[in-house]
Amino acid sequence: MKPNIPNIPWQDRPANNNDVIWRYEANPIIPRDLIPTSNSIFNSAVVPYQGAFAGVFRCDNKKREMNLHTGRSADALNWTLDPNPIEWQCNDPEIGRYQYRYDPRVTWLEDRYYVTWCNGYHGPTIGVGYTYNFKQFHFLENALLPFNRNGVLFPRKINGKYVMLSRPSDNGHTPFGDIYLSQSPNLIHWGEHRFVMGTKSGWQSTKIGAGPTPIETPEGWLLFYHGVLTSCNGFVYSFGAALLDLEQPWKVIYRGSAYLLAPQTPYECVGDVPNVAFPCAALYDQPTDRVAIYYGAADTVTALAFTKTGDVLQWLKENSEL
Ligand code: BMA
Repeated sequence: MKPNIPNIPWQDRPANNNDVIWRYEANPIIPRDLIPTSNSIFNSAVVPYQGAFAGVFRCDNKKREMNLHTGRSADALNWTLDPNPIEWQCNDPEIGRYQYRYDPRVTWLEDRYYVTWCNGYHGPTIGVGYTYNFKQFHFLENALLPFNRNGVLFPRKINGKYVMLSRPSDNGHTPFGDIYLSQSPNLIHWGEHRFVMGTKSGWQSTKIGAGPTPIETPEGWLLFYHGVLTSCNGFVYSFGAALLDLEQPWKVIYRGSAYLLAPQTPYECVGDVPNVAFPCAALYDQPTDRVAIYYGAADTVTALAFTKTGDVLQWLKENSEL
């Protein structure tokens, strides 16, 4: 992702608010019915594009099929989505067939926008594709074997290799899950797998998964990630932060002990899946240090929250438990 976004959406932290991450006051920014066929629009990824913004959105339709749609916005707040799902161009019909697609991430890497998502291929795995223009999309390959979710690319090669975080899982509503890292010379063949971090107590005790594309800071890669707690009423999805080593990103430098945002507003607590805050994208403007985090709320709508990397780093230093 390009680090200079002078038109990044932004709202200052409210005067009476001491949270490290604070919500946009007009949340949710994308309603569930923005396109005629949608049951819900959530867990979606946006990037700066040609002075404005573009993105890939998870739209579950009224048949409750899960698919990806592209969208455009002048201000990253008001979005126009293509009512038709993305048609992926794929050289190999064996893997190109549609089963389901969800939870996209979009990463500017070298010369194009790469998209990773949870791709149905005999169970969930990590699809990798790319676009230059948010009009034509090419499906490259499934990066990893099923079952896996939450595939997130780093925005540049590290030590000459492409790097991806992922979360091996099972075929259902997985009751476990740690974050791993895989490396590749070509974005097709992945190996040299490394353990990054596992579950801990409380808000991140059941499973964790990488969220937006990691943000490069002088001190390390800033990773927002979701953590899941199993309550007597089901899963609760919150998100927090960690800092990963710049050269060996499987090494965790800091890991916040508390969540930074948990489902507490009506649109996060009430919806198709209650109590979910699930981040998939973060815009970052380096000159102002502003970060705008896009997250799905209650598997129903898309919401926005703000922070600054300096504030998160300071908080991580004071609240880290490895
Ligand atoms: C996960 C994924 C996410 C979803 C979450 C809560 O397993 O399916 O897309 O937001 O569950 O339902």
